Amino acid sequence: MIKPDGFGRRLCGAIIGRYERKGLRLVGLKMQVIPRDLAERHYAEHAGKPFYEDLVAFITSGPTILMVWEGADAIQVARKMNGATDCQKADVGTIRGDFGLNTRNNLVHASDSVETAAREINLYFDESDLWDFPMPDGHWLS
Ligand code: 3AN
Repeated sequence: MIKPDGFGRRLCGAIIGRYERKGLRLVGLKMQVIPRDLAERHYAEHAGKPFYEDLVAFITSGPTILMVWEGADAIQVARKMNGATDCQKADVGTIRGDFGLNTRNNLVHASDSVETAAREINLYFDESDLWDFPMPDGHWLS
């Protein structure tokens, strides 16, 4: 997910381009202002934490770009590319390390396990939104 700060700072193209150039395959994409009830389901594990209310307010504050990417070890690869949660601690060369300055407005979200990915994809996408399209360069990237 590209969060509202990534959208508002006109970084969608730059961020999508990084995942694409890495060799991941885009399976689904949509733009949505996330309603509060969906945001609460998305961040259920953080309910009750001190930053929870601000987190839900932020994620519902503007358009997000929701994406499904596939590829070899896509979850670990995407999270490495995103960088550490705190943009100031994230390595230079990562999305957060290159484009952000704090923890809440950290530009992107990526699922942290196969189980989480299945749950989060199900929150935002129907089966018919996802495209299993074979890529002609796939043999270079498996
Ligand atoms: P990540 O997105 O790096 O996997 P999580 O899942 O631990 O991080 O946290 C979800 C989101 O909650 C983060 N992306 C960040 O926006 C917010 N968050 C996490 N920890 C803090 C914190 N200590 N203060 C403010 N916001 C936080």
